[in-house]
Amino acid sequence: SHKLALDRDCMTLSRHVLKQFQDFSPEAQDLSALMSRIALAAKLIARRLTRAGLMDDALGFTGQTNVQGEAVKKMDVYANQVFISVFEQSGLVCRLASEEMEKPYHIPENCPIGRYTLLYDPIDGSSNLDVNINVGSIFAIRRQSDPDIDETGQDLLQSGRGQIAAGYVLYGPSTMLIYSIGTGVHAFTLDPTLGEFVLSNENIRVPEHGPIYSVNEGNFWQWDESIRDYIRYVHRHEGYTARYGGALVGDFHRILFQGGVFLYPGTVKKPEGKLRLLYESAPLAFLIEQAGGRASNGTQDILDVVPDQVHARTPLIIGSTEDVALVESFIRERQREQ
Ligand code: P6P
Repeated sequence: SHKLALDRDCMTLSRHVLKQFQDFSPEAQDLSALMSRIALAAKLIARRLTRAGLMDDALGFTGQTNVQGEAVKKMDVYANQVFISVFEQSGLVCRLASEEMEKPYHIPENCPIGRYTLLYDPIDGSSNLDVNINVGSIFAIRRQSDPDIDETGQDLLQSGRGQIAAGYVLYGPSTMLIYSIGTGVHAFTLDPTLGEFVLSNENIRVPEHGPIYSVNEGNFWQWDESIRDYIRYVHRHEGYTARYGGALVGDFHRILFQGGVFLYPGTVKKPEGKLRLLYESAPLAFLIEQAGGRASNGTQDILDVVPDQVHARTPLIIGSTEDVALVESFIRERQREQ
């Protein structure tokens, strides 16, 4: 039967990556192996999340604060360590840069120049953890092109155009892994009975326009007037609906599939906004452009922004081309008046 054939021939992640290449070049093999390691990390984190409420030391805070000054959750530490352990054994990655670590973690024994760096946010949306609402992991892979002289990752201060792969894991009712290596955006769903991520959506295209706007309106009076103008517009016009889950990965995933726009603008106190460039906004910007959408900081494409430090923040407007352009038009309108 068709179902039987599908099971037998299910498209796994590593096979799908190889299929993107015409040849079996060293880079194809590398990327296929890298994505398999991401999948292993995702399965280890998904497993702990599923049982967190039944374990003594899985949820809650560690009592530490991270380089961001944010209270660290036990799951943040666990997930960060999972990525290090999984890639330490991979022989592919020589450095990991994470939201949870001040400086990148170096794996000295396999660190010839030209190897790969993994940039990641191990658990994004950790404020959802203790209430069993979806969280995610975000990742990007770059080739290490220059020596990291003082091991602070200064060579990573480049635009997002240098990413060779990017994606995220959504730990939701099902665990999904979405990735791109520059040949479109593809989604895989974890089949727990197989322990494999199986292709569920190939060549995802974000609609040119969508009904959803996703933003934390609690910050309304902290934004620039131009953003308030945009919100007044969508409040007044038919056909818009608000959806905000408090976790970037889930909010982005909804926009990728249904269209619309997610915004985390700067505020008067934090003009750079809250979201990080290198391991949150740039990977998602890579994906949205591959899916036919756009990502902007309000005046510039996210993928063209060059950070001044590894943990640089950026305002983020991301989603359907028409909706991102509409937000930018309100920003330009106000700039003309100044
Ligand atoms: P706020 C989660 O803490 C996070 O980093 C993103 O996942 C999310 O989009 C954002 O912060 C939510 O921030 O200020 O709306 O609670």
